[in-house]
Amino acid sequence: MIETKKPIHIINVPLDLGASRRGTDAGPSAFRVARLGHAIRSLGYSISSETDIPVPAMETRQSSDTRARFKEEILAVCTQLANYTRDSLDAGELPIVIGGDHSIAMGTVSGLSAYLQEKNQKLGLIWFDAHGDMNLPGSSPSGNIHGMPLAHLLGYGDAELSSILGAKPAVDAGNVVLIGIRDIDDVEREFIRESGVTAFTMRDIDQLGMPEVTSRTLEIANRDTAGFHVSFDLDGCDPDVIPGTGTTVPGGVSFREAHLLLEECAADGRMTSLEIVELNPFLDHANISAERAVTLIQSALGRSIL
Ligand SMILES: [Mn+2]
Repeated sequence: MIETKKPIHIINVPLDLGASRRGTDAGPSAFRVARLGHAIRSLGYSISSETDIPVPAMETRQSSDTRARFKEEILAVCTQLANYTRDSLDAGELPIVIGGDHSIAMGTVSGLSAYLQEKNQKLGLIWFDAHGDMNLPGSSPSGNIHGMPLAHLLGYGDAELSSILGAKPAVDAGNVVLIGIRDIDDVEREFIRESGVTAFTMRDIDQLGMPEVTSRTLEIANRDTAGFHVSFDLDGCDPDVIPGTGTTVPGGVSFREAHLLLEECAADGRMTSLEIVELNPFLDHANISAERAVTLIQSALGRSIL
């Protein structure tokens, strides 16, 4: 259990410019309908504030950059978001960022790291995902930025996206763990291997079991860091668990495995922040994915069965 309960700052980022499939912009609304605020307060936490970051609509924009679609708009949103996560840590809060597509992680993590780097501290990063999110503007098959955030946080790719608030690289590869991956682009594969990040594929989870994967993950994310951020892409879960997301891949993490990972993150006590991304309510069945995601957030905040 987390001993001292930091005030929670909910930061909503209804961004869908990073994906080609529309709908993640409605993510924060679905979480409200699923009563996220109530679920957090029921665990004894206070919510110090809730921020809605304004995001431009795709209909009024045109992106000329086919290598990184809507880069300028995404950079502006991520820079705003980074200021909020930095200030939130400075205020002693635990920020929970609600997406939005996974592009927003460049803002979330850069802000957290900018705060820590000023004190000569480092951030560990747990990246739960079906995909590697390590594409680069030149090599991405789609140009969709939600397939690129981790590469930029490691300091690669576009010069501006990789240095938000001056945090470059935002994280050291030696403190980054990918969990749940099972759909990797060919150009990404070698990059992941050479980058120095640790990746636990679905095969690793099958062979080692989630308890062992979790304990190795926490060891890596905590090594010489001030704590760790959890960037939780709902597509890491099996589509039977989370149907409401745009890039489903069969053979994913089970509901209980996902809960266990997050329960252990809470028990560890060093989680600085959490983000949940890629919920697409238009692909969901009666908001079940949002409701399940709310219970996952509760596990990350220390909810236990007994
Ligand atoms: Mn992702």
